[in-house]
Amino acid sequence: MNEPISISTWSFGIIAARAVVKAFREGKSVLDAVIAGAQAVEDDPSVTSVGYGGLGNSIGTVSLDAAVMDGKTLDCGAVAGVENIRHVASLAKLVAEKTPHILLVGKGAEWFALQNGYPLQTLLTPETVALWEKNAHQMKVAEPWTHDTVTVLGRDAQGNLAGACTTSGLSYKLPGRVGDSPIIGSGLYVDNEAGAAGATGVGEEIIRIVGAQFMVEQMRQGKTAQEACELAAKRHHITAKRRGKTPVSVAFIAIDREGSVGAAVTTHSAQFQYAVTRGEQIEMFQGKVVIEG
Ligand code: SD4
Repeated sequence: MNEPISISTWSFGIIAARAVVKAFREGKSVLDAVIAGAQAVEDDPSVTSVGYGGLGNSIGTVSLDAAVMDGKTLDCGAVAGVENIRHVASLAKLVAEKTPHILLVGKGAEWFALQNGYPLQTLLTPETVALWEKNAHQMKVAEPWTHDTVTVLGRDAQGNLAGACTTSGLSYKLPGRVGDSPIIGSGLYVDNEAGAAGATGVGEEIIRIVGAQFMVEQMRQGKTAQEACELAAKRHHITAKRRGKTPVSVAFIAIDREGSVGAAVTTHSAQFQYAVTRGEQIEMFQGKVVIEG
């Protein structure tokens, strides 16, 4: 299996998929290809959970989180709580490239973006302002339609893995709230020697099980990408049950060393779709629903 492959979360993963295919065709590295995929979604105002056109937090501010990771070098970078900067996935790559750090947050991340020539831009659209005004009084964090990260994992023809994720997080979240996406090991983890994994859904629950790292370690032990995703979904069920809670919407995707892809979702996010590319081909799939036991 020597053609480049990728997997991207949700129905809008198709937008990422097209950009990834184009980037691979242009000879970009797998890391740059997955970032191109993430950026295509950041630029699309019809996606109300990522980048430009993302929904606001409880005070109406759009606050973005993103991370990237290179499976060959284990270089990784992330930004969290970033306002008025659109391309946060590429900003996360710059953190990895240009600083000795991994995670920059808030004003510091914005300052770093400005220093590197990123324009200040509003992330609100007339549509998201209207949506926010209509729904904010209910303050329903974590309704299915209020959140969806785009997580893009890729594997090049040489077997190198990389991943990127970018999100406006849970809409109506508290100001300052950061989810799983920029936490390396929770929303994203990639290691050429084991696999690539990412998550989407209610970030607090993904952080609680350190979802992406959990999946990569399963693949390191020989599990396939699909098995690793299903084990992560079960892990969430077990954890929720132990805490006396009902499982929530969480979905997992992965690529293993052999280049097989996997995806699984908990019961409450049964509508989870994802896009897979193989060479020039793009296909949409429905995530397998996994219930513990
Ligand atoms: C977060 N995991 O901030 C993100 C939101 C998301 O599908 O992916 N929702 O918690």
